[in-house]
Amino acid sequence: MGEHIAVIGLGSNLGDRAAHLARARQELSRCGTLERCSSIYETEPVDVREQPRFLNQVVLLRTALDPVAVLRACHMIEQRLGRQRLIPKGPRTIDLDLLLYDDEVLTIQTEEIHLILPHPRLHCRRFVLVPLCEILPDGRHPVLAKSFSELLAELADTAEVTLFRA
Ligand code: PH2
Ligand code: MG
Ligand code: MG
Repeated sequence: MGEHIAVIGLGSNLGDRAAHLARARQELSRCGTLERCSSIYETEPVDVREQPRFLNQVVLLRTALDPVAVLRACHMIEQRLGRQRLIPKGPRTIDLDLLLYDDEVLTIQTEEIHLILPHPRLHCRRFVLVPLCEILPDGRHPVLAKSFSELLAELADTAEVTLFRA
């Protein structure tokens, strides 16, 4: 079935947000086994703040794919779900971010692929850390040498994260 664990963040703030997350989970499950899915949270937008509220979720995928193949699969699913890249960090039907892959620490920058693991903003975002702590309560950040719950406790981001569907 695959020996690796990829942690993926899902986000949607256009159209039927919950349906987009559900379709993305269904497509991701074809890349391995979805071992855990967090609750779905409704979250206040960060960075570009003038946009609709997001639904965010974090899932744990057991997979045989390597990190670049997981990233490519995420991009393909985004395209299939009709994502258009109009405004950077702006509204989207679906966003799939590879947050962690085992304890890998790597940077790949080519014309086609931009991949930094762990995801460089993972530890600064409440909309990621709240669902992440839910599914990996004992998880640790591979670079910062702190647990995700410690990072959540120290977090400066005050953007609202509320439970949408458990
Ligand atoms: N994604 C962004 C920018 N801002 N805000 C929230 N709450 N959730 C997101 O997923 C999000 C965001 C860019 O990827
Ligand atoms: Mg994102
Ligand atoms: Mg993204």
